[in-house]
Amino acid sequence: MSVHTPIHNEDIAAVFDEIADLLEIGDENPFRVRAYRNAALSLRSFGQDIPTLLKQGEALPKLPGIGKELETKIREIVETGRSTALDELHRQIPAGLAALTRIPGLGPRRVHALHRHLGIETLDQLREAAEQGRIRTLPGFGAKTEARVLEAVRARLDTGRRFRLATAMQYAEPLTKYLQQIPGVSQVVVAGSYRRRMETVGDLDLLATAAAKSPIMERFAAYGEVQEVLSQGPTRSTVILRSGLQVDLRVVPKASFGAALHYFTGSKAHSIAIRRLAQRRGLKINEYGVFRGEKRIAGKTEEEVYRAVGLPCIPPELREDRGEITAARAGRLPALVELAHLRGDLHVHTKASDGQHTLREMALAARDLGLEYLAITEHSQRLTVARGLDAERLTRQMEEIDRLNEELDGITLLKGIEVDILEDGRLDLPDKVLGRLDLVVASVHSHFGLSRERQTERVLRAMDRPHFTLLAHPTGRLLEEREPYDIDLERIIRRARERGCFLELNANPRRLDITDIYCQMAKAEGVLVSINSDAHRTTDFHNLHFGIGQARRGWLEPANVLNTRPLQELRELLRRTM
Ligand code: DGT
Ligand code: CA
Ligand code: CA
Ligand code: ZN
Repeated sequence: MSVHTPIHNEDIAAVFDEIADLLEIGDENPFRVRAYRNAALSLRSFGQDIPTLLKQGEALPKLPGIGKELETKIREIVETGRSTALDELHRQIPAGLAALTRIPGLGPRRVHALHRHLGIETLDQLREAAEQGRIRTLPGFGAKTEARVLEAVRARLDTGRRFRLATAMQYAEPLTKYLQQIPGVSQVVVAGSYRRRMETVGDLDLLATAAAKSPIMERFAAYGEVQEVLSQGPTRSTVILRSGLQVDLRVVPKASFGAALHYFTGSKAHSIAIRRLAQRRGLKINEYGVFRGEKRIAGKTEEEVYRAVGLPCIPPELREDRGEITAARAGRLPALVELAHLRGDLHVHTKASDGQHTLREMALAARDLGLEYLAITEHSQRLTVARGLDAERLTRQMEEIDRLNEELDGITLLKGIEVDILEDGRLDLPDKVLGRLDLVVASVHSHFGLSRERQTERVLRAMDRPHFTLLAHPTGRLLEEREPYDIDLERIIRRARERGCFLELNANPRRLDITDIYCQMAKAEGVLVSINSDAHRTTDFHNLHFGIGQARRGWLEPANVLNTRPLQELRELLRRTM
């Protein structure tokens, strides 16, 4: 790494996570481990780019969990691109062990045990031990864990790492800007799964148009964050960034830009289906254009390409060959929901539980974004790590909301709670307390390992409680971190329809839960989806942008989304669940 390589919050957080992992693998003091993890969380969720602030000579903002010692480490990383603490740990801990912690079901503690008792240091050794049934014999492991590990290792051995869309965006946006400033470059677009707004991307597919003499390829290879140039040619280059993200750049002629954009946006399945449609019309379609014989009849824009095969332009988020072509032919493409359609947000935390800003700060930030209503939904008492509210503190917050509603114009605060669904399906606060609220958001934060049957029954039972408005992050997945818990969402969606309650599309880019497929299912069943930020700080309202991407992938139109409703209509819908 050179001093000139740009560093972002994510890079520092990744260093801290790695330090925490290595400390834990080395069986170090749990408090030190936790300090690094908390700091990484803090960095990831902070809305501004800390290296930029430091370079402008500003003080390090006050971040939860970051004291003097960690501040020194942050400054070292920003200034030198390195961390001596991490380098030292790398000398002590075998290299393969850290990689093992990324296997679902294996944390650093388990990796420590595997290393200490079975001498496992690599994926291959792990697979072998699992296949031979040696892992189940270790304390804290069992046959089930062993089977899960084996499955995950096999999957890992044949697929690479994917990046969350929001993370990829942190790299894609500055890179795109950098490329746009190179002489002779006129257009730069990110195609591929990124443009389709998939929740994770395997790599970035950049397309550009540039004058013949433009130094675009040399400059691309010389970009500060490039770690390795895999190939470099006049029209196509591939690099790997320091983060591990691979980037393909293709330079295409202007006359082919639309065709190339269409081809490289994919999905592959969609492109193939379009190509078949073209063939039936006696046309040939590829990344250079649409051809009748030798003659190019379209290619400059995507609209042209679609028109040549008799279709209106299909939004990238729908291009998965899941019925969008039939819909386009029938003139029945959905008019997809947009950010501007959202009138409110129904899942937000403040300082009262584990958020960072006050009620007032959150309200004003939401108003600034043009939202008309905001439901305050703190965690409930059970979630002690998040300082969850009991009945008394909730009552005090409700009074505070009344006062703010009196005072503030242009935004209405709704009284809510994010109540824990207990293991047996009861809710974490008494019905008479919940009944005083405008809405009850309920979620699972414990006992992720229940069987499908028990997990589903648990949630169904919660939905049958007298006050249940909305099921938050319905599968509990954390992208690239934690698998969803096993639950029959089809049954949940059907019950939601019968019960008149709602499902959340949690817009936090680590969650994006429910998936596109379940959005479609909810739409088909007539169950409204609420696109919520789950904001813990004012900058988190930006999450809504990712929620919208996912909703569009799920074919949702404004009418399918609960929080596109004007306040009066929303209140009526909420009241029916209470
Ligand atoms: P990713 O990177 O795994 O998140 O997914 P994509 O969709 O970005 O896939 P990628 O990067 O392999 O390729 C980018 C696009 O290029 C893909 O969406 C469609 C197009 N493409 C790639 N390979 C083929 C192919 O063999 N045939 C066709 N028709 N298109 C392809
Ligand atoms: Ca890609
Ligand atoms: Ca690619
Ligand atoms: Zn929440």
